[in-house]
Amino acid sequence: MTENQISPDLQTRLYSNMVLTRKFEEKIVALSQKPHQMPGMQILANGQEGVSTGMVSALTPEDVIVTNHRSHGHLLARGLDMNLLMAEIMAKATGINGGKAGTLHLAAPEVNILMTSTVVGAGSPLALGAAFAQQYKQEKAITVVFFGDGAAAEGSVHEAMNLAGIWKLPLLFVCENNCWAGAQRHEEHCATQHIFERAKGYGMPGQSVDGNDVEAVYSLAMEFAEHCRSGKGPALMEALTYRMRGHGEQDHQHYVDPKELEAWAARCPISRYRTKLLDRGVLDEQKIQAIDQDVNTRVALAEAFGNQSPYPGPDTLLTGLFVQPSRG
Ligand SMILES: Cc1ncc(C[n+]2csc(CCOP(=O)(O)OP(=O)(O)O)c2C)c(N)n1
Ligand SMILES: [Mg+2]
Repeated sequence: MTENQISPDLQTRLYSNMVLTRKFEEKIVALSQKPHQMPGMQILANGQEGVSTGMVSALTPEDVIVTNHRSHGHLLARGLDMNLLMAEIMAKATGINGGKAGTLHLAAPEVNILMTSTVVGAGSPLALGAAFAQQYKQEKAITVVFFGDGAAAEGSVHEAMNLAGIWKLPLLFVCENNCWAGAQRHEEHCATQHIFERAKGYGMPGQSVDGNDVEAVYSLAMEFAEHCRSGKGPALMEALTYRMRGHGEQDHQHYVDPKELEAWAARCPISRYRTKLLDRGVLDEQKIQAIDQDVNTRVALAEAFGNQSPYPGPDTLLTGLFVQPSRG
């Protein structure tokens, strides 16, 4: 797919969504540096916005997403209400899960995001189940599972790929290879340079893509989503990108070569795309400013909404723990 097939309107939306994700997470950074604003660990995907935006924008609202601990970009690209997301991360009662899941365990079935799992590699077998159900019920929808390069080594991911290949399930595996798994470099935890090559062993197509090029991600996402949707079975996309911050906000990346960070900063998916859209005449300085302002307002409103919301009361301690089995 070329730029000509991605309408100017969609190009603008891809850009705006990446800005939205970046600014939302920058707000979380700022809040987590203040006392008592952000409980628990904050895990951000600064630098990876091209993957979340490009991939999720290629899906239909019926498609199911299973994501992991680095999930804000996936949730926002899917259109999850930013106020509800911010309140959840702040552990407030108005959050999408009543403030009881926080950033790492939330679920948004309202927008077909079954769950985020911080158990590395746990998403793939669950996504397999969702894709099995879609095939069984002869639905048109597909399932997409996001996981990291570290997770790619988990047995659960290999088993899910194998079963998806055997049963030809409509399951798109998306590996966000951000060069790190915690403090381990890719080559310290992975025997091969490219994870997409594993696809061959499970009878599915696999390809890598520049994850910092949102249009390249979108184009491959469209192609692979169509493959899965048309009954040909699963596919594996490996999006090559970089984790620009520490594993979590408590991690100051002492083990990262600053030159490497600088080199990847120069490949920032947002500034690269902004330059491209300015060159194409899709955006101008005025439009860029308007997008910035709109996003700043939405993020400020979400912060205020979270701040004004109460914490969940003791009466909610035992609610939402189990699914009530349907009777009759
Ligand atoms: C089963 C399991 N093992 C270990 C951990 C601890 N852990 C949390 S995130 C992480 C690194 C995951 O790396 P990757 O899959 O590349 O995702 P990234 O954090 O880079 O997005 C580890 C080891 C965990 N949460 N679950
Ligand atoms: Mg990683």
